[in-house]
Amino acid sequence: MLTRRAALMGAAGAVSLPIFARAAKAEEALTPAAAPADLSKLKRIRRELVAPPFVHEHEQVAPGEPRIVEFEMTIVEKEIQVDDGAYLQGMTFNGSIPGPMMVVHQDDYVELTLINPPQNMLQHNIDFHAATGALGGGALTLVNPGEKTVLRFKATRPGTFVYHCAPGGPMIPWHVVAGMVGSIMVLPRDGLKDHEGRRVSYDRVYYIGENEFYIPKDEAGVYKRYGDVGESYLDTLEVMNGLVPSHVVFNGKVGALTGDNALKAAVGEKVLFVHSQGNRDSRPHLIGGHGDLVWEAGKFNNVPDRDLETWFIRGGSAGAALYEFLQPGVYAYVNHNLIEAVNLGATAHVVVAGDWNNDLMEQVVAPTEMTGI
Ligand SMILES: [Cu+2]
Repeated sequence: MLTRRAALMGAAGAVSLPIFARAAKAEEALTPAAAPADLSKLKRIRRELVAPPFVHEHEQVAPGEPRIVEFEMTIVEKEIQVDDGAYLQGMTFNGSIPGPMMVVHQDDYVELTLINPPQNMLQHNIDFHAATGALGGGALTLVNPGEKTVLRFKATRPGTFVYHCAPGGPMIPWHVVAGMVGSIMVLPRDGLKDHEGRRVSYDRVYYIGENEFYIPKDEAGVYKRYGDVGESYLDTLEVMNGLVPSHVVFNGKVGALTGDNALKAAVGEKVLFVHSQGNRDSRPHLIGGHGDLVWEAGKFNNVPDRDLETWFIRGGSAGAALYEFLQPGVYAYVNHNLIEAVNLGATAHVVVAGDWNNDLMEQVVAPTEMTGI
């Protein structure tokens, strides 16, 4: 499919210029004139990324001086079954939707090796909202199939931030709604603080990436399936431009975080939920629970809100909510646009173990038929 690939890559390049001025040669860096940064004294640590909703091993309080934290991600274009009979020609960071969450501390350096394997069809890159300059790194990381690149940036601002692919022009929204969004959490060096500046920690962290998909249907209303990502482009573009998603899901497909895949916790545990949306607003709500401390915009230098029922995630951002579970049971964590939660897929479950507290809630009279009415 060389012609389609060439056409798609040509379209991306034509629209993206001049903001994406590519190097003449892949090995030629685009920042050669700057004085070299001497980071030779910094320790390096390599983190192996894991697929969401899980997060790689990390310390909540930085163990010492700032470090260079190395990550590696491979871009994978692949078909993903989103629901019964609905298949997405997906584009992914490391094979998952959303891409893996990275965790570093403020003033650490993130050093990412980004690989675009030769079997892919398209150019890709990465724009870190946590980074400063060069389109968040997007201008320095555009890789063709068969290329890799290494980007280093200093994580100067604490918070949860999205990263996403942004290869230029109409490729940008398409790659994002095809799945190329993830997040990074930059923790304050001395950890998270509550509204009064007291240190707080979490027992578990879950990363919930919300994505909306625009899967085309045929004349009979049946979802269309495509041979490769390029073949899906024009039909998908038409659905995208109507702004009516076919699916709104957590972690890449309907049911990714329910049933056997439900999140787990226990009474007395504090769970940090990081929620990202790369393209569209959302409003997470934990049915039967709350957000004890919520950094709605995800930025830890701001005082967290308390006791929230629902919080708002701006499209193109990641927020964080800390909650201590007080009752056992199955909690639904939803996008409280309930049409999107129930009919389009944006529901997760948290199964919480522990003992019930009748002081907080008790069924005083079970539903009973009324007589004499
Ligand atoms: Cu991409």
